Amino acid sequence: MTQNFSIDKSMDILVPLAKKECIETPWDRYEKMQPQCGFGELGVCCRICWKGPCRIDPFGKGADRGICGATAEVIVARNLIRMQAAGAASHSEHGRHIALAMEHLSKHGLEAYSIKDETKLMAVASTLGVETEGRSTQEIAHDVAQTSLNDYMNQDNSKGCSWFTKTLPAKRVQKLKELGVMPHNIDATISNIMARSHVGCDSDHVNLLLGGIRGALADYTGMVLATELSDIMFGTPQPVITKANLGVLKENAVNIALHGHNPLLSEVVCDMAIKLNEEAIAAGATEGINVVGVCCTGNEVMLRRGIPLATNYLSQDIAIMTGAIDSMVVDVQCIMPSIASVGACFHTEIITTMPDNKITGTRHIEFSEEEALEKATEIVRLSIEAYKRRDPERVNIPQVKETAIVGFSKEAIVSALAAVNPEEPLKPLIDAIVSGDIKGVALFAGCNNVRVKQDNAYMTVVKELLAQNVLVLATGCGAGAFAKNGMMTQEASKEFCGESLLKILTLVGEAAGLEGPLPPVLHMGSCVDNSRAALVASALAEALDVDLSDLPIVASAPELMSEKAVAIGSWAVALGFPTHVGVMPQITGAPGVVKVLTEDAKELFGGYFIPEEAPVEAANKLYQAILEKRQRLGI
Ligand code: CUV
Repeated sequence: MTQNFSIDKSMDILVPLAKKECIETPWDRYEKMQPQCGFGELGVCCRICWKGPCRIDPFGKGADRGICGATAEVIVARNLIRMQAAGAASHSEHGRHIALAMEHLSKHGLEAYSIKDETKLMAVASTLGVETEGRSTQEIAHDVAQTSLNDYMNQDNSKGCSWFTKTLPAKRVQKLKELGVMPHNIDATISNIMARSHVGCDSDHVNLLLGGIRGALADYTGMVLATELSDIMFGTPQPVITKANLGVLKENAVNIALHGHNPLLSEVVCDMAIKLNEEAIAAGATEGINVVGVCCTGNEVMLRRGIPLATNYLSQDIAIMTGAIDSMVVDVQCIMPSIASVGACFHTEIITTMPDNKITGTRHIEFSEEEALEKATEIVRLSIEAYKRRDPERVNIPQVKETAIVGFSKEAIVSALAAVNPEEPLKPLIDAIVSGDIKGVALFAGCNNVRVKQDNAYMTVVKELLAQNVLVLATGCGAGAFAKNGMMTQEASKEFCGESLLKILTLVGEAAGLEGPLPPVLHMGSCVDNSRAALVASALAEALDVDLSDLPIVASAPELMSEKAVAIGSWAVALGFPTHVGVMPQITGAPGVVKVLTEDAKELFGGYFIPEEAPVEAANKLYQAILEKRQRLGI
């Protein structure tokens, strides 16, 4: 029955169970939502003032303007750029949180945290131009945090954000500056979008969309600093072998599911779970504490600690139906409020931790960096208490799990390549791209969406591209989909890669000490870790002395849904990458907006959106985009 909704095999077991127990799934709620509002789908509904709501008649028979006179183009553009602003705000709040913690750590110390990766600190300091000679780790970390925070404070708009200008190739920065879309201050850029889209302000759709692109580039800025500072504090991911899907839950363990995004919380809970393992055993859990991940927190702890991934976005509440999750601990973003009601049907403790992300009907334990150890201890002990209340009769763990080799940060990729060519690590990759052994690179990012069969679009598009010898990187719930569905194993490389891609993956894999190829999909991390892919691309562009838009690199978000994903897709376009979206964006009521994003953007940025709901067709279009880039490069 679930085969219409999801290809995740554990859903075949849990969704019927939910039906039997009358527990609603996202797919039930989706069904109740039908028919969805056609005006909303086209993006032509305007609710930004109280003269409205206004809506434009797409058939040209009724209203062709809002009460204020705004056209469909203006309404759609305003709605879209507000989504980009919300996405940028989310990633950038995450980044700010980490930068503030690092500043605090460097000034006064924080019991639960340290600088785990000094090499990375030095590398970041040199990128940002922070003096390191004769200075202590603390002093350097302090200035790195300050420079990052300054990206939220600078008022001189001729000066771009440091993390923006110093991590992207000079050619691209110059181009984006000339187009007037270089962010000078993350907060100001987001605020500018809200202001210019207020009623009676910017009423030119092209100008609005450029403002949105600047917001998306602010999103990149907040994201890259979040990722790089996290690596400094928690370690830079290196390849690690783990498992994915709900079969990672253990019947005889206290299962703690970490869900959300920010490693500041999850890292400390992981530390405390190790410390308190004996208490769990004493409570009768013979296998101790089993920490598992959900969504992007899942990706964060998976890459840094090898903690198994339980599931991705769309099945987060259904995971509770296993009856084996003793606590679900959440912080920010992509947390379905429905986990509260499903949790209430079981013994599961749903624990919110952030002052501005609470869910009615759940327990709130307010987390702070200063009290991180105490709070994490409280969370772990509550999970052990919950375990004691678990009803063994209701435990239903699908025996579905796949091996996943994950942890491909930029540093990990470069060091694997360095095993082939220590002098010029990027050369083997560049040579393979030039020779056509690797046709191009595709970055898969984004969420799950009920409008698409769960994980299916990811799997279909990726198989097509792998067969065409395209190197694949993945982040977010897309990476979760690949991990759950067996695309991060060495066997999968042999099964799905074209011959020349397999040859390169094997060359690098064996040089790096694996017996056999790297997995076909390289897991780079969570959504904020999309910046890792941008850094790899920037390094390639600089090595070749070309602009980012010249490279045969594409991006794909086959199952996206969040505003964050809209922001990520938009900066991918601005950096020059043809970017596929597998869900029809809510912009089609404005042909002018569609034209700017799918056609004119190509002239301006080199990147453009490719909306395509059919996965095989999408893969064809992405492959054609790669071939076109190759042709222009003359390779
Ligand atoms: Ni941040 S944004 S559903 S958890 S990838 Fe997953 Fe990733 Fe989309 Fe959210």
